Amino acid sequence: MKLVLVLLLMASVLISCTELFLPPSDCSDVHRTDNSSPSGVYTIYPIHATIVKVYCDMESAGGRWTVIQRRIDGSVNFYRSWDQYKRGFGNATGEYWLGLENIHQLTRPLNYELLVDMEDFEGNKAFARYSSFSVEAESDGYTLRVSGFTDGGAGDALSWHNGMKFSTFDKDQDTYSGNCAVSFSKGAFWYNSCHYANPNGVYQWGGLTTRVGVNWHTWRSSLYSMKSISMKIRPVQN
Ligand SMILES: [Ca+2]
Repeated sequence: MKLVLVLLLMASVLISCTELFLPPSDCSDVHRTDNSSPSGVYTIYPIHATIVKVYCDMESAGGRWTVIQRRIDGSVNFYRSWDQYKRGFGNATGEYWLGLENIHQLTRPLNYELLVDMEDFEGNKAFARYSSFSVEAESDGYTLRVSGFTDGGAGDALSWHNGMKFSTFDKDQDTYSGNCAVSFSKGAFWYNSCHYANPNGVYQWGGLTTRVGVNWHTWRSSLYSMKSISMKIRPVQN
C-alpha cells in the first residue's frame, strides 16, 4: 500500500514537472510562463505543427495575442501561391503570414478569439474583435469560422467571409465565377465573391486605389489601402 502511494506521488511530481517544461504552443503560454514578458518575437511549438517564430502582442486588450498576419511597411510580397500560404512566409520581426496549417493546428484544440488592429496613413486607429475564430483542415479548404463581432470602430468586414474556403491565385475556392485572388484582390484570403476585407492585398502606401489594396471596407472603404493591419489570436479564458 505504501509503495503504491509513493509511486502515485512520484508520478504526480513527474507530471507537474513535465507541464512546467512544456514549450509554449502560443503567446498565451509565453505569458503564462512569465507574465512580465514584453511584446516581441518568440519561438512557439504548436502541437502537430511547425516550430515557428511569431510576434507576441502582450499589450493590446490584455495582451497574450499570437500574431498570425501582419502588414506594416510593404516590405514583403503577399501575392503568393497556395503552397506559400499553407506553410507561411515573411519574418516575425516585420511582415508575415503564419501559415494556414499552423493556424489550423493552433485553433483546432482550443477556443480562440481574434483581434484585427489597423491604422491608416493619417494616424487613425481602429479594431474589430471576434469572440470565436478557427480554421478548418486543408481537406476542408482551410474554411474560416469566425463569429461574435465586437466593434472597435472598424466595423465588421469579416463576417461576410465566414464559411469561405481559402483562395490563392493558383487555387480558386471562392464563390465568384472568376478568380477573386487574380481579378479583384491581388492577394489571398477567404474570398467570397470577392471581399469586404483584403488584409493580404497589395501594399500601396495609402490614398485612393483600386480594390486590390490592403483594405477593410467597413472602415476606410475598399478604395483605401491602409498603413498597417494585423490579425492576432488568443485562447478564450473561461
Ligand atoms: Ca471562383
